[in-house]
Amino acid sequence: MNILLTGFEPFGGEAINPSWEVARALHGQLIAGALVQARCLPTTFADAPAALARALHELRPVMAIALGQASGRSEVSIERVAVNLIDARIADNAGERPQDVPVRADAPAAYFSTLPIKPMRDALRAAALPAGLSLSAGAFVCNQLFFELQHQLAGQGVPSGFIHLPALPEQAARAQPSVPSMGLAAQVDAIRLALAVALAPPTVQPAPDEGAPTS
Ligand code: PCA
Repeated sequence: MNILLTGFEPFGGEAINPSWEVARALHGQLIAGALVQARCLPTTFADAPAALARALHELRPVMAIALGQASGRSEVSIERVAVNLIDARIADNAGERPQDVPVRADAPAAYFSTLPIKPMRDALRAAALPAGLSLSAGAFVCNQLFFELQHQLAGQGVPSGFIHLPALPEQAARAQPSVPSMGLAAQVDAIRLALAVALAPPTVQPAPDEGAPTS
């Protein structure tokens, strides 16, 4: 049983990307009986979807989670929805900056995450790891990849979704003005826990009087 965990190569002039640092730190670990298989994706609109397709084909994962960096966010940010829109604010790593085009012309306007996003957020918070839900993965390569992930796995019963990560402290220290950051060890702990909860969500115990007639 494989879990596909993707990260992205550095982009936007950075030398490091927390998403790949976290993914590769978890590569080879067993989580709830499944093996984490990390893959680094190119931060290019042209090549990321095919690289994802190859990884899904090769690994046939039981779950797939993609990670990306979102400088400026202060918490582990569990994305709810991927939109069928590309509107790049900066150039990707191939120098491309597509604007106002769909990810796929023949696909729905949006896909929701199929991960148990609230149990994941709650577990992270309970473990003293700052986490929240996000309603936008942006309109750059991360949103495109998230949309592709949901599209390529649609109807297959494989839970999948996207998590954005804050900058690492060394990135925040160089940014002018500075941005919030989270250390690599905490980010790795957060994603390990998120994977465990996503694979085996805690069962909610019904309250004793739940379902009792109201009259
Ligand atoms: N973050 C970018 C693309 C790659 C990454 O790590 C984004 O949020 O779109």
